[in-house]
Amino acid sequence: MLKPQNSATRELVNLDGLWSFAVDSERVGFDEQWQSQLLPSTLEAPVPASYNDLFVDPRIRDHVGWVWYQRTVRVPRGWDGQQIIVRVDSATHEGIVYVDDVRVAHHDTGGYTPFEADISTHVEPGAEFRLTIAVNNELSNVTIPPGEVTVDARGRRKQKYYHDFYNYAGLARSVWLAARPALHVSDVTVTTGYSGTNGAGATGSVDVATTLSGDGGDVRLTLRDADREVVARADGAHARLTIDDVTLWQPGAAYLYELTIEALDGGRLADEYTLPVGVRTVEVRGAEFLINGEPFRFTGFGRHEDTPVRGKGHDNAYLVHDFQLMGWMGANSFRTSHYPYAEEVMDFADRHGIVVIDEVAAVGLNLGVASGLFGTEAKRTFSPEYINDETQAVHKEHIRELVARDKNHPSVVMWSVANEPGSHEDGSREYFEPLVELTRELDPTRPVTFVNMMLAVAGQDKICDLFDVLCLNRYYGWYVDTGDLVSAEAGLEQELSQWQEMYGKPMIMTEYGADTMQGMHSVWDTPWTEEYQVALLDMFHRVHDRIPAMIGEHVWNFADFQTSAGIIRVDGNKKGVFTRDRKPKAAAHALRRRWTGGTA
Ligand code: GCB
Repeated sequence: MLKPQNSATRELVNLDGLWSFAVDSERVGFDEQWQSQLLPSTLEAPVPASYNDLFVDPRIRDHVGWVWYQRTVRVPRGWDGQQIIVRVDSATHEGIVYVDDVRVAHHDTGGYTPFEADISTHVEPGAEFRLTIAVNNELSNVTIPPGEVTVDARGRRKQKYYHDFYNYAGLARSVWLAARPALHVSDVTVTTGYSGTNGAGATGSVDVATTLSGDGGDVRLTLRDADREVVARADGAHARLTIDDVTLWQPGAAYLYELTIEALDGGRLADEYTLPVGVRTVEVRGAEFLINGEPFRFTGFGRHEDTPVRGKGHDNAYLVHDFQLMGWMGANSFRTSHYPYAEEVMDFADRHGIVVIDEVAAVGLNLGVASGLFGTEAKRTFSPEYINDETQAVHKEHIRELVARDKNHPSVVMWSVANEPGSHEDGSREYFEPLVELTRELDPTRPVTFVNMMLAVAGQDKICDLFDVLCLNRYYGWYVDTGDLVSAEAGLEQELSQWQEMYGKPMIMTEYGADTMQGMHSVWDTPWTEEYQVALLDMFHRVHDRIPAMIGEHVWNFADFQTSAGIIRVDGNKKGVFTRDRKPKAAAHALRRRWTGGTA
């Protein structure tokens, strides 16, 4: 789905701001048709933001079910004859959109991908309408991520889930009103390459596949360089543009061309859509990960969209600041753990040469870890009662939506189809094989991975051979060998050597770290201190440097983040190298020294 934009033929109105807000605690909103009236509440909530931490009432924070957002929108006068669209960048985890009394969209494939509705027949240019969006935060065994709603002895509904971040919900990203012509560019896929060597003199290629909204209509393509000089033109929905002396998109040195796609109706301009294009290649060869034919080493983080008060609400100030901090440390990449991030983040990564491993929201497909975390009895993960065929169908839809949204980002170099599933369990292979096939079918140009966890060590894991890159999360020195970095180092090295020998594939440490309270100190190896976090990361780095197949390290986590309550969490997960308000712990300085080559 193409992101809406302003162009010569399109217009865009941002609907962010304070919306009227109601929590449907009694579960009556649909019966009482709240969409057809002013919401029965005096609350207001900002969009974009998760609603959970805004209010002091714990019943709002802990609410399980639907909340309602509402505002009035005026359609611009000049939009006669246009297709008028409401676009919701995300509704976590399920959203229903109403225009006045009419339901126009329902999105139930997760809280991190966009959806839209054509509302042309329900609104009038120049007139106002009531826009209502109902949002549900419930997770079940057939949602991604999965969870379970229980009812306690007092009749309170509770959301259980098997992942380690707070179940923030609401409209955490922007909402838009957009106008586009009836005949418009509805999709485009670019595939880039180059011949010759990475460096001066190579000839770049941009293969473009365009879909128009209806039959008829011709397509004209124009590619401009960063100085806006035209470098290539072609006609046709499917065409190759070639660029003499191409400037490649490189990690740390982004270069974007601008592709303009014009839809022509009898020679007349019907629609114009512009897409930034970075020319680069990605390839896995042996135990190497090549970007533009050069071995790439990942340095950076697993992150979260998580800030105080806003929860998962997108915020451009944090976006800029977080990338500043990552650059300061010499981080060249990150993983969108554990769900697709806001499109603004992906666009920013494109413009600034930051490499991204793009992950679907498939986290918690693992009852083994859940039983450890929550002290429950371990059940079979892949079974009719839990992760079943229906879950798999939903998971496929999540992959489709992610690839559809992010396929044209040069920053995205690999898809991750899950974080820490029970890949040692029976049924995992049958579950994942079709997902990998689907991902490769949707995008034959990028490697595919999943993130393996410590219960599924080499020899136990049943799915690693299906993937191009081995991404490992390991907590030696933290969850195992706590406080004993000598044993931890031996255990880690032994395990990584075994993976290297068994698979010969490139390996990335996608999580390693230690919970650390800012300001706690010790002269000994004392968990939770700033010194211990540094010592643990140093230990991992020594081992990484001894294993040739290790081509990357992503520390867990960039910053402290909120989780559900638990005795192993202190107001959230404290494995950040920054606090939640982005103050550096000692580890941030240590990483800066390692990743900037000791020069900093
Ligand atoms: C993991 C998970 C991550 C957790 C982390 C931890 O393996 O992938 O979501 O937050 O461990 O800190 O326990």
